[in-house]
Amino acid sequence: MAHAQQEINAEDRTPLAVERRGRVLVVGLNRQAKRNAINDETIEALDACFSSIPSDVGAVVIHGCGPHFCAGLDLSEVAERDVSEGVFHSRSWHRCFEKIEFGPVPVVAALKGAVIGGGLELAAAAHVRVSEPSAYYALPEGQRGIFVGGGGSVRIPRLIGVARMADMMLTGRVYSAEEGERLGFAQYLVGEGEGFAKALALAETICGNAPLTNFAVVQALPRIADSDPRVGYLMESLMAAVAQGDGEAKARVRAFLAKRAAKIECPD
Ligand code: 1HE
Repeated sequence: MAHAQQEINAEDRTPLAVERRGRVLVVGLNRQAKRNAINDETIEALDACFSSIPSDVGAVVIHGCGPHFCAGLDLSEVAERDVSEGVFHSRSWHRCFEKIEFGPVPVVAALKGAVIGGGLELAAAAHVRVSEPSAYYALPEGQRGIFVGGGGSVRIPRLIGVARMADMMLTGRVYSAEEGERLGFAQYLVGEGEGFAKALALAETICGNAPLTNFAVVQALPRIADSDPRVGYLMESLMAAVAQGDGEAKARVRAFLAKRAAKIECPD
């Protein structure tokens, strides 16, 4: 199914291939000929897409059409920009990726092939990342004479730490899918060709959560983790009380106590 979709998308020229799968919005980077490198048109399309998530969407899956997730910034546009244009360009990525990280619903990224530079920055803005064995992670900004500009210096150290990110940028080190899962680039590593289906299944699971819990995870958790612990503990109490006070939470807890809800299963 996913492959059929990807072949159809290869035919059109829009930078994003967007479709609905029930309550999940599927957003595909759709510049296969350029390995899904992100140009200005792609950022504008992503920004518009994440600015207008329909209210009945419960989660988003972002993926790359074809064999690669994303080769990063479209380098053909770099040469055209002067310094001030470069600053505004980077800020346009920040605005766009903020809408992904702090949007109305959780975002699951399906990673395969190249997850490079700005592609890794985009993946880092998602909440859950699923990778296939073909995925590899690189930050070749050092080789290209540039710097991350899509929020990578804030988000990527949260996943792997400053020292590993510095090493990637200074030495051109490339991490494999297995290493990436171990280090924290991706929370899941699945078989080849299984990433999209797994991401979709996780997104469907997320859609089944109470909306206020999803809201709290997207909006409150990262802010609490970033704040002074004294502020964080208070924010946590407030968020917990808000979520718990909602009718949805009460109904779910009652269902468990009445033995009508699923138990937590021990993994195999
Ligand atoms: C591109 C880009 C791109 C491919 N910008 N055009 N990103 C990089 O430094 C990664 C550069 N790309 C690569 O290293 C390779 O292209 C790949 C490993 C991703 C894929 O290799 P391959 O052999 O499958 O494809 P290819 O033949 O290298 O590329 C196919 C076409 O895509 C080719 O164009 P064509 O017109 O000759 O067919 C490539 O030029 C084009 N292409 N990647 C422009 N990135 C907000 S700041 C973020 C800073 C960064 O992201 S730095 C990292 C940039």
